Amino acid sequence: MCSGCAAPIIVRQALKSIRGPTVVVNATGCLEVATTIYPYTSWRVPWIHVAFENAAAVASGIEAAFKALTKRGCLKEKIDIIAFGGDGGTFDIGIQALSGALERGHDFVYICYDNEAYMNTGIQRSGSTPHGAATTTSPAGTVIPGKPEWKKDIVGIAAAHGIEFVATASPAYWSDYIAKVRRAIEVDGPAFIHVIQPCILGWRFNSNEAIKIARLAVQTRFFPIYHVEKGQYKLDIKIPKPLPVEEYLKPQGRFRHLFTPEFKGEIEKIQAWVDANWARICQLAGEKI
Ligand SMILES: Cc1ncc(C[n+]2csc(CCOP(=O)(O)OP(=O)(O)O)c2C)c(N)n1
Repeated sequence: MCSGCAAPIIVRQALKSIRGPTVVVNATGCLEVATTIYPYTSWRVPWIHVAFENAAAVASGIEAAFKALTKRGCLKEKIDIIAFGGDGGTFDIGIQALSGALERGHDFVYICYDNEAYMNTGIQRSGSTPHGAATTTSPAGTVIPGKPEWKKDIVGIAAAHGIEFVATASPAYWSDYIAKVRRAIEVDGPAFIHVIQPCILGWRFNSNEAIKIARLAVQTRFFPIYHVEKGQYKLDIKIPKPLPVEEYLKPQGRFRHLFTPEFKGEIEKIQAWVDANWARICQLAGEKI
């Protein structure tokens, strides 16, 4: 991986909570490419690489096969399945497979590590890229101020399937995250976890700052930490005194242009989005803002 990348931290933290034999399914992306260079592997669990679009479909197939083997008495143990996908593999190209798997109720955990663009192929914008971020396909200039659209509500989409457990997490709040992965594994049916993953290359910050940025995302309320259990939203990390969103944007090169006079209004728009999103989640969770 790039030095200082948060993705391996996110995986190591997740795998601290496994309870028994576990199969990992990994969509194409930085995590897959960088951890499995032939003839080596960084994985000490059974691991399968699948295409950009079908991690959830493959996880469904594995679960169905284990079920069939158990029924025939060929398998005694419960084997857990965790799928990892990037935001491109989850918000965009993999969403159909993910929706199908959630709707059919397959028993697996899907973890989206969200670096907010297609980083493995050269920083193209995704449905998860936040408004105002410069990427190779949403370059900031005279035409647009970075990406014009806003980030997709993947948690709302996952929760709308009526599954038992959906959550957000940040590697900076590791105990919250590890507990959530364990909860997701224990759920009898599908569970979805959305983890923010600061990216040295695409977000353009110093290689020792990934966890700091992952913490700032939470402390500015840019990335709220909450979960939805049986349809009930709950705010897990309350931020009574949020930092202004500039504190999160400033260390990142992808937002550098927003600090020029030309784009000043964009930061206000982003702050308004953050405030409205926080208010929406607080309302869903029955919290005071
Ligand atoms: C059908 C298809 N289209 C395009 C690609 C090329 N491709 C491979 S990985 C990738 C981007 C992955 O982005 P993301 O899921 O966000 O993961 P990251 O690389 O950021 O970890 C793309 C476009 C592909 N493998 N398959």
